[in-house]
Amino acid sequence: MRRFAELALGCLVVVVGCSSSSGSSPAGPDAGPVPGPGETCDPTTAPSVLVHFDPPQVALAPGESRPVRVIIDPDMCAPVTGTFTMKDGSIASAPSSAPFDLRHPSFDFEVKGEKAGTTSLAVAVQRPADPSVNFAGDPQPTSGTLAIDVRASAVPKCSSTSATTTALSSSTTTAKGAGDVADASLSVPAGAFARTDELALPAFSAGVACGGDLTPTATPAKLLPLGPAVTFTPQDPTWLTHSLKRELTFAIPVNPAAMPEAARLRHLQVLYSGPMAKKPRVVTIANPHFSKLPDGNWVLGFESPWLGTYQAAVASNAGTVHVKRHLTHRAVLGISMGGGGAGIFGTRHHDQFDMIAPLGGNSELTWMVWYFEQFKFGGFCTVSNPNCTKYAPNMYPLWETYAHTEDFDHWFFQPGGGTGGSFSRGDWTQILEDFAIMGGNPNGQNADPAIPFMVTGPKSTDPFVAGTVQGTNCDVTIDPIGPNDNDSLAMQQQEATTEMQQQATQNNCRASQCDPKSAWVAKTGFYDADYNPKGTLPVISFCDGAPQSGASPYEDVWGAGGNVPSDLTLAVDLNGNGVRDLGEPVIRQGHEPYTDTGTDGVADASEPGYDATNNPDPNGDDYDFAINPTGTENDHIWEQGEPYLDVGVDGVANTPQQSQGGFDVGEGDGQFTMTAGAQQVLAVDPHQMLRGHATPPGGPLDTAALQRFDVWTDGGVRDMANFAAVGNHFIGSWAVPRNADGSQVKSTVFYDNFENLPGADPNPNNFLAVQVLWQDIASAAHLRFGYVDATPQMISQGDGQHVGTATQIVDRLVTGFYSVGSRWPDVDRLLPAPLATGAGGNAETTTVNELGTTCEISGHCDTYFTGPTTHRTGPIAVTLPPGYALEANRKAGVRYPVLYMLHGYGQDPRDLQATAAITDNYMRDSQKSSADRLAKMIVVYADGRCRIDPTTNAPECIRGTFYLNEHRQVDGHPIGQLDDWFEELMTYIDRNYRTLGPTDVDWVE
Ligand SMILES: [Ca+2]
Ligand SMILES: [Ca+2]
Ligand SMILES: [Ca+2]
Ligand SMILES: [Ca+2]
Repeated sequence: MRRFAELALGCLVVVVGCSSSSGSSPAGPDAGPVPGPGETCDPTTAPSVLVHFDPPQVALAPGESRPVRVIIDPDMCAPVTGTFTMKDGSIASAPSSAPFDLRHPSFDFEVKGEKAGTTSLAVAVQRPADPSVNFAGDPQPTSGTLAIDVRASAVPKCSSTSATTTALSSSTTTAKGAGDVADASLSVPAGAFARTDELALPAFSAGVACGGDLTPTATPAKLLPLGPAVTFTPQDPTWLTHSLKRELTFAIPVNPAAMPEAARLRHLQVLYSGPMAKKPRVVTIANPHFSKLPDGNWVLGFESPWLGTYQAAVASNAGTVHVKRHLTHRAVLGISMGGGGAGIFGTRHHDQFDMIAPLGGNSELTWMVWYFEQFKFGGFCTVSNPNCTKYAPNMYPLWETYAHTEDFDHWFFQPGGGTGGSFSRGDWTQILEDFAIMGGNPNGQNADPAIPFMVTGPKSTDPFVAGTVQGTNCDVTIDPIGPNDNDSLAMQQQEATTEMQQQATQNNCRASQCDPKSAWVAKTGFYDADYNPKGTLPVISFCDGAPQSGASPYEDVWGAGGNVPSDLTLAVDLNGNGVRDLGEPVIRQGHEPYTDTGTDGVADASEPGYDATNNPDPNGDDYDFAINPTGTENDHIWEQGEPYLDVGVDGVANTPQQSQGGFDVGEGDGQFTMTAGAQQVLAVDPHQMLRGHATPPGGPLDTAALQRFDVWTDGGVRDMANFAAVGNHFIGSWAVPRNADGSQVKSTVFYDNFENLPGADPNPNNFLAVQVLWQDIASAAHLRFGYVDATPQMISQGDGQHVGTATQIVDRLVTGFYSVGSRWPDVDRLLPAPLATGAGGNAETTTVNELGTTCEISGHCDTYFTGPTTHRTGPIAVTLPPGYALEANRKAGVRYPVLYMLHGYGQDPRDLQATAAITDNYMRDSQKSSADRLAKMIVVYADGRCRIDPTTNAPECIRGTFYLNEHRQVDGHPIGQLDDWFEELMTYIDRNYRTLGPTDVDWVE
């Protein structure tokens, strides 16, 4: 349990909130606050002062006021008065000066509009000399500028009927409006016309015209319009019935001066209507930003893959809803498999976290399981439709953004390893098996309790599973774990020996399992509705992972001779030669056949009033992550009311059940049947939790729970695991919980690349996470990194891939850290005294901690942690924030929040510790003030590698645990209980480190 009694210490670390009685005592009436124990300030470390405004520009009406914050960097060691100068005081007014000192790096004030016009407010700051440190003072004042646009709050309307039509092609990429919507536009990236794959667009004509005001009939009701509705019409009306595969760029007229006084960009709501949204509603769009055009008017710019009618709006109470937010001072961030861990573990235990930050991971499983069934394991014509249309792997008709298609024989594989990250077929086969071991097999149900992760059919004693190595059970072989260089030399020698043994075991096992003589064969009687409805064809096991042989980006082409057992699926041996050949279908048996009609039980074409073009979804239940996330038709999952065939997961009626010696389960039981593994996967799926279909251990994700729980996620547009698309559906699920008036409990937004974040420099090479205006970002946000139309050179450098380019991975991490820090307004951001031996009793010292004193002094701990109940042992690493070990901070009981970091597949906690250089650097940045410095946090790197279970001596899994509780038992013992172990670890960290307990803070929604 956390130590709630120590809440009383909260004020010691509440830098801003307690500043009026700050812990440091003033040295004199003019000197201002001085650094407290463990803190330092030296004007010579930052040669120049920087001033910036948040927001950087304001538009407001005469007589109205808007709150603005001015922030200076670095810390002011001596008090300084900032001098405001309004260029034209008849247009707007503001205070004449701002006081800054060590405890006040920012100043909140109001700009008041006086009369229509544009002006600007400059602030000048000049630091005085400080002879004690040989600082001569700033030779010149530094200034910053706030752009101010005072204009009547009247909202632009549209009454002109003059519509335009523009032929768009590689030479004309923008369609402009006319008349009242002359500022509206639709742009297509030129690259869309220059390519031929699924991300290409043909030349087309687009119309721009006035739309009717959406606000009177929209959900939620009573939104204030910020401008007119504008209709964007494609030449081909069927384009309005589905999402495009890439986004287009829209601009619609707005008047930002019509925003309520305290409203920020995060309160913007974009309304949409079209044939697929007959009832106008708020939708999730990308890259929202207000821009002032050369003609002096404003537009809202954004990206969306949907053509139709758009309008900008805002709630009248935006920015005025104050709540007490309960902060736990914990967050979890992960990458890849760790991103999935952050999404799943964080959502399951949402009561223990303020924010989760899955960076490119399997944080949404509903869509992923469907995608794998349809594409990763698909691409074959069924027996009932032998002449089906065959698609090239990059040409499937999957109408959504950032999902690249593939099929079983052509897996996506972009070149550009290293920073790009890429997995071979063998890696993928092993990863899928690990996920099935830890999370459940969504593709089949094995009757043998020893191997529930395997496809239906083989038994644990069969050579394909057990292998034929004397004295070795090959069903799960651990990937060799190398020596831990933090261990003693003797231990490392032992570990190296173990590694060699593990490698030999895995090699021998795989060789024996993949020997054709070991293949599991059902000569007849293995039914499958798609590929073997009469059960007359042989169904066989096979191995995958032969070296890839295709052409980029579908290089991962199937080849014979792989050495990784494919445990999630079997093949239909059409030519009866006993081995799988290219083109032979693989079995998918995760659930009974169903029609994804939605809970109304009728598919679109049977809904009353259906018209393929003008009324394609009469009942309004068609799912889309951006425009209808609550829809249940085509939402990739069976729901109550949807028609299904009670014929068992093989899809064929009257076939023998497993209880009768057959292979089917669930036939005739009067209910929709999914495999046990599929049910286990959905039980931990954040999407299902957010829909209210799965209840997490942290309690229901109701309004109260969600108000204190945020998410930042990302994914590459070229990620081989489709993590940009996974993030789309994940954030879509955050849009599902609704208030009584139909408004979203959580605001949602997408971004494309870092330069589109509010406040960011438009040049991506100049991106600095510290400049991001978190006040302008919705509470559930997804950043898709990488450029859709990247050049081959950019792709070879990793652009948009699993990890990203060298720049992208750093930007991803730093943005993740700052997003977490933005939820912790009340934690220590003071500049710590230097780590070297400090003066005045401020030296680093040891603290009582069983991890050892060296660890505390270096701020970096590597150790093993054994869970008291799970008995699982795994390595962990802890990075303490700068200043943690300073005697002054220890004596004062200064406490810190905790960020848990989860590594990716095949890694271990040490592999992420290079990020400590980033966090440490930003937490001790003397060029910043405490307003812009990264919140000091303890970073704990948790273990997600598969280990040997101490009770049974069995491997938990092969290489990655996905941070889940395994369902398999070995000799009656549960093993691989990673979710439980993670909880034990959090308790352990709270007991052994000065972690900051919960507080309640004022929060504006
Ligand atoms: Ca329906
Ligand atoms: Ca429908
Ligand atoms: Ca459904
Ligand atoms: Ca059934």
